[in-house]
Amino acid sequence: EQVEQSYIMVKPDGVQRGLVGEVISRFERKGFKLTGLKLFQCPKELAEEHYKDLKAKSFYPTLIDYITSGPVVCMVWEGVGVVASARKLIGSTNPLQAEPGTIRGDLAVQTGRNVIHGSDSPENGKRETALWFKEGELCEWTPAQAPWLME
Ligand code: YYY
Ligand code: MG
Repeated sequence: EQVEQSYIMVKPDGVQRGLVGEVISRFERKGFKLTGLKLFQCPKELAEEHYKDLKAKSFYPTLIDYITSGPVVCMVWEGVGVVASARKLIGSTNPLQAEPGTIRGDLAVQTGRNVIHGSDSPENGKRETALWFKEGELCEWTPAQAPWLME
């Protein structure tokens, strides 16, 4: 099985609401490996590049305003199957439809304030990691718990 990277981001509402620790904690407890982490004020051009596939959507301008409205917490989590698993931990795009137990299901009520981003494919995991992080900002390391997580 292939080790993947997922670009995970606590959006400005999550930062303003003090949910950064809660979100990081869920990924840590699951057992994925953190390889990148920073608090960051996203410039408009980067937000537009990140969400370029949604450019034609009616909500695109408000989405860009929202993502650039305050600091975000950018993360890269690594592991086998991390991309799909992170999407499950995050829950549906509309928090009212997200299952209880998921981040959006437990912590949010509206699509336009849904706390967190997660890459939707391994390819986008790589693309978004390269977009948000410079090479020297990522850390390759072996967590002490590694042999206790996977045989
Ligand atoms: O990947 P995910 O974040 O679950 O949803 P996307 O369809 O990629 O949309 C990205 C982002 O856009 C979503 O998290 C909120 C916003 N958005 C919106 O404001 N209104 C919609 N109807 C759909 C998405
Ligand atoms: Mg998406």
